[in-house]
Amino acid sequence: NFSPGEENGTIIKKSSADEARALKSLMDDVVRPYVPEFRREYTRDAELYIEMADLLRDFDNPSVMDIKMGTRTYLEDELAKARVKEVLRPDMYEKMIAVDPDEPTEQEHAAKAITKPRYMVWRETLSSTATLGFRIEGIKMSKDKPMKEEFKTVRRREDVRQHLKKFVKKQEPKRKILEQLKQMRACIERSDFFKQHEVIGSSLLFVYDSNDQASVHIIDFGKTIPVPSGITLNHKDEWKEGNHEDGYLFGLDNLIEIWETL
Ligand code: 4IP
Ligand code: ADP
Ligand code: MN
Repeated sequence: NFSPGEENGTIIKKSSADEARALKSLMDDVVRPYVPEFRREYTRDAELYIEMADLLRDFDNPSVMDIKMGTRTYLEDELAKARVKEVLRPDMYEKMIAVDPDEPTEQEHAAKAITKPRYMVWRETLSSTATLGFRIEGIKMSKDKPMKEEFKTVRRREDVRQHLKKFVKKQEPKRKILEQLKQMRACIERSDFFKQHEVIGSSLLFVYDSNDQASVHIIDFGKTIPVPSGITLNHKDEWKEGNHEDGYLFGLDNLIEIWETL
């Protein structure tokens, strides 16, 4: 889905109208410093591409971590659609039994397929998403090849903490990241964009290197969509279908709390 951009220090992502709209509108919001800079968009073979700043460009052989934010990882919209017409997903059944062959019901085993909301909710409760409002999706340490370690079942607060601790051991990048997380939280609390958008499946991208450079940015707006008019989100209230809350700030608060104990 990614390729190097035309300009130096940019990347191109095969994207969607929702993501392009979100990223562009974030360029006029207070959280802009924490979002990769939007450069341009274009369509080729009926696919939309966006070019944005490469968040790794200023780093020397960086270590990178992707943390998926929020207590919910599918859109209210997807739930509504699933109710109108149930779509059974054999691929999601396969991904489920690869982790836990006993999880599917008898009926699901017979169909060898499950619905997307079923799969997504299971992933949320298997990981720390449901309880902490964020989960580790992936870590790539500078010296390693693309990581193989599986984070799908990392759920307990203490286990999450141990993985974060292993990701960054040095004091200086750890301190810089904490500082940025706190400033980011303050910006999100004031953000008009966040008040008006359900932010689902978005990640924080953590980057640092041996020169003690460090940064955190908000990425992946493929499932970030405006809420219906009249609704304002605080990203902290519990989700009840129809309120569109996503638990984003609930998760960020937990992440900061844990980061402070590293
Ligand atoms: C994936 O599950 C991720 O949740 C994807 O989100 C999601 O894409 C996929 O849904 C789902 O199968 P695993 O991580 O367990 O493999 P992301 O791309 O943010 O990682 P969506 O389209 O919901 O963003 P499908 O429907 O694309 O398969
Ligand atoms: P997808 O929608 O396919 O899940 P993401 O936007 O989440 O794609 O990006 C996937 C991965 O690509 C991230 O975990 C990160 O490592 C990398 N990535 C995404 N955006 C950037 C960026 N602007 N600069 C550098 N790396 C990025
Ligand atoms: Mn993603």
